[in-house]
Amino acid sequence: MSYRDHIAGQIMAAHLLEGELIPGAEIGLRIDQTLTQDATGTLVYLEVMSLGIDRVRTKLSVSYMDHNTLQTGHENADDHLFLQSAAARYGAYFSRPGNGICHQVHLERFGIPGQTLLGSDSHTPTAGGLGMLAMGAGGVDVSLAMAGAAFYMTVPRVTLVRLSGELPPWVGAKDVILHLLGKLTVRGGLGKIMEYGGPAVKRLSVPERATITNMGAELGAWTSLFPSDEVTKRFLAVQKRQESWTPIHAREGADYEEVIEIDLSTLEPLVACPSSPDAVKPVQELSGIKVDQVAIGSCTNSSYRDLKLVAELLRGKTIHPEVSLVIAPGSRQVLSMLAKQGSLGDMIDAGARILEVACGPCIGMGQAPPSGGVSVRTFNRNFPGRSGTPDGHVYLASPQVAVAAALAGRLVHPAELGALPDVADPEIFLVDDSMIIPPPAKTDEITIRMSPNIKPLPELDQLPDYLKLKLLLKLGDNITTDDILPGGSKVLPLRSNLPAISQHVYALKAPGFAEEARSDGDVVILGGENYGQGSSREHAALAPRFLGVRAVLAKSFARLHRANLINFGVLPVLVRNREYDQMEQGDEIELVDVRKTVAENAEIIINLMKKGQELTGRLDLSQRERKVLLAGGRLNLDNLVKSRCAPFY
Ligand code: MIC
Ligand code: SF4
Repeated sequence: MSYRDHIAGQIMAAHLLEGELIPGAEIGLRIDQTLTQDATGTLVYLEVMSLGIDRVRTKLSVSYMDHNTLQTGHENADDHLFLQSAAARYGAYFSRPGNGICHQVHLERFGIPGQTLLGSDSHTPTAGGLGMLAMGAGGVDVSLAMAGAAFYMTVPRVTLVRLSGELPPWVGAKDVILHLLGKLTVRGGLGKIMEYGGPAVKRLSVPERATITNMGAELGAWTSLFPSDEVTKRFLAVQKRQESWTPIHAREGADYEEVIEIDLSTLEPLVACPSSPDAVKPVQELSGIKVDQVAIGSCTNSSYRDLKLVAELLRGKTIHPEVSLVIAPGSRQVLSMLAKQGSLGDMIDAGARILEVACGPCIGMGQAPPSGGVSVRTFNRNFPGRSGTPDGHVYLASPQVAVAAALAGRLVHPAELGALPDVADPEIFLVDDSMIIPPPAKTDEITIRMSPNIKPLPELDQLPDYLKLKLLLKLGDNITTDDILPGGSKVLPLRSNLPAISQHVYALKAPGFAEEARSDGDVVILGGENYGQGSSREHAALAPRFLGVRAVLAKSFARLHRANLINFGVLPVLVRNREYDQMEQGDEIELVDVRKTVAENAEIIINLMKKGQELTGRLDLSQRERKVLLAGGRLNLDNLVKSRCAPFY
């Protein structure tokens, strides 16, 4: 079996800088494009500054303003000025607030089949809908890729999801990925790339493919991708980017580790119930649940086709008197086309509240549902508290199901809406890039605007040889980065201010954690399986580190969060059920000979001081990761990195 026969392997082989393409081995990949957004981007650009490069060394880097668009104080506006000046200074494109959600705009305007994309956002795999190898990463990794360094990753196993049959009416791309989530769970994609193939692929448009690859992030997969075919070619042509197209297909007889068959004609409209994207049930089974709010948008389901269908379904009707319907289009292109065609008017007339083109309610930036209320959202995450209402009940569904709920006031099968309108992609998309500022030719005289909200990166000390740690928090499985560090309109504006944001660590799940951690000296957290699932936000590793968290013990880690912990010098230690059961909140833990152990050993002794017990944890780390941990984090190695940062282009 050759790793180079499937699409993922072909792209990796063409970008391989270090290592061998053997599943489980560590490789270094060349990154063609990067994307950042405003909530993670401020740290990324501070990191770029600390690397001392003169100009980005990728083929293309784009800085998007889409998360922090609510301006309840000066912070977000300050951050945008910083990011605009930093993009110009380092030669990146700047997508202004109002231009759209990074993933949607990247798909429309920048993604290129066969290239690699690294983004400081976990839904970067959206561009996999175009046949791009697109991955989310922590900001440090993205800043290093911008500096021309390799991106290090463990070679994933590749699963083929073979699609056959035809989607029945009222069933959409969202139902395909919800079906997979129900089947595989939020851990089903760990260590894998999900590659789509089979006879039904040609019947899915690029935005439909992107809905599926977008939510591959919820499976925990490295990324997801589709072939680049005639459908891709047409999509790029209507975006006036035909020159970006190249075909890319799996080779005949490509051997996959695992094959999952989905006959699309057997699917029905599905819903992910509170509060996990894998708690999936047919909408039919939930029929009758009263709905208070419906939110349509996010990088998952806010393409032209999605919203045109929503407008057609709403035309001439009025939403239920007890439902608040909000719609946030994914990009300015989408909004502008809907406006010019009169579809926006159809939405407004039906009673929809039209929101800014941005992430908005998906990241808790407004539109929190009423207390105890039910919100049906076309988004990708319904983690507890993410909506801004701690006891809100968030259901994830397709735009079809969402509109049906908005009109009926309860969850219903969308077939109750009558005939399904026929929505086709237009012959040509409206292309206007005037809200994307290209980098200037000469960048070295540009001054970066360090506004008052931007606090410098902290100095992190090296890994000590002896650690006495208080176990401050024992948690269950599937802890999310939203649990560790919530989003929302109060916390997001603090993304550039580490001392301030660190006060919100575990604010919802364990109020008081920040104060205790600060007063307790060095601390450790114990988690279950899949610790840190969700976002790429490196603040969820850096802010706890700032409070004194030196190690996290867990049964398993989500890969993005694990990489972020290592990048900031926090030790990720694996424990089995037995050790997990023996440790309690409040235990005092001693780690001795830490430097030598981390440098050389596969195991580390966890000494429970008061109980006089010795447990064993596993250090599943590459040599490179060991070096980073010993240095106290990736940026402490930056001199070493700088010397290796040869420009590729
Ligand atoms: C999210 O969907 O949780 C976010 C907000 O887009 C994050 C990034 C962040 O925390 O800034 C993500 O998915 O990586
Ligand atoms: Fe924005 Fe939501 Fe997509 Fe994250 S998941 S990028 S918050 S729209």
